[in-house]
Amino acid sequence: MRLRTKLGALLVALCGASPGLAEEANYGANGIISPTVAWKETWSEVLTDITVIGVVFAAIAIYLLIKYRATSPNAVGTATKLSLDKAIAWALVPAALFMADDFMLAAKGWTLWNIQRTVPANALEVTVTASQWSFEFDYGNGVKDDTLVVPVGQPVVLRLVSTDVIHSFGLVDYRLKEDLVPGRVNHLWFYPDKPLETFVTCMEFCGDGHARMNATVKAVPKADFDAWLASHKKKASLSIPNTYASAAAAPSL
Ligand SMILES: [Cu+2]
Repeated sequence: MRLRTKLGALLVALCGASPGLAEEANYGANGIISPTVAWKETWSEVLTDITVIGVVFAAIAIYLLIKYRATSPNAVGTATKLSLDKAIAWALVPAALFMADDFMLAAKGWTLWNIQRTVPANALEVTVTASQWSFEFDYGNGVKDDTLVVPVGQPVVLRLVSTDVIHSFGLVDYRLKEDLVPGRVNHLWFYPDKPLETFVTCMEFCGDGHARMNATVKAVPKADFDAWLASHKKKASLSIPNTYASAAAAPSL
C-alpha cells in the first residue's frame, strides 16, 4: 500500500495534476482559505494516488504473470542474476522517486496545518465548554446556547475548554476535530461558506453518556444570525434572577 501510494502520487505529480494547496483551495469572499476545503483537497489527492498506482501495479503484474508464466510443469526460469550494482539501483531509484512524492504530500500537510492553525482576523469567537455530557456555546455577550449558530461568510474560532474530563470536538462535515482538555484552552476555526445544518459529536470516550454527547451546528445567513443573536440576547437579559433585577431597580439611598 505504501509503495502504491508513492507511485500513484508520483504519477499524478508527473501528469501535472498536483498544484499546491494555495492554488487548489477555494478562496472565500474574504480571501480566506478554508481548512475544510484544504483537507478535502489533500485527502482526495491521497485517494487518487492510491487508485492510480493500484491500477498501474495490477496491470503490470497481470501482464508479467501471463507473459512469463510456466508453460510446462518442469519449466525453469532463464533470467540472468542481477549484479550487485544493478540490484542496488533497482531498489534505490524507485524508492527515491516514491519518496519524492512522500515529501510532496508532507509539504502539503505542513501547509494545511498552517492554514488550520492561523485564525483569520475577523473571526467570530465562541467559547465551547464541554462537560459530561453536553456542549455549551458562549458568545461572550451573555448569550449561551446548546446549539452552535454561526453566520455564513465569516470565519468562526472556537475556544475549547472542559470542566471535567477530556472530550473531543468532532465537526464532521467541516473535517475538523480538536480535544477539549481540563485546564487548557484549545482552539479550532472553520469557515461556513454556505448555509448548512449539521452536528458536532464528542469523539473521545468520556463516560456513560459519551454516545449521546452531540449538538446541532447551524450555519445561517448573516441577517438570520443577527436576528437569532439579538433575540437570545434579549432572553438572556430577561432571565436575570428577580432578586438581582429588583436590587438593580431599587433607588439608591
Ligand atoms: Cu465527551
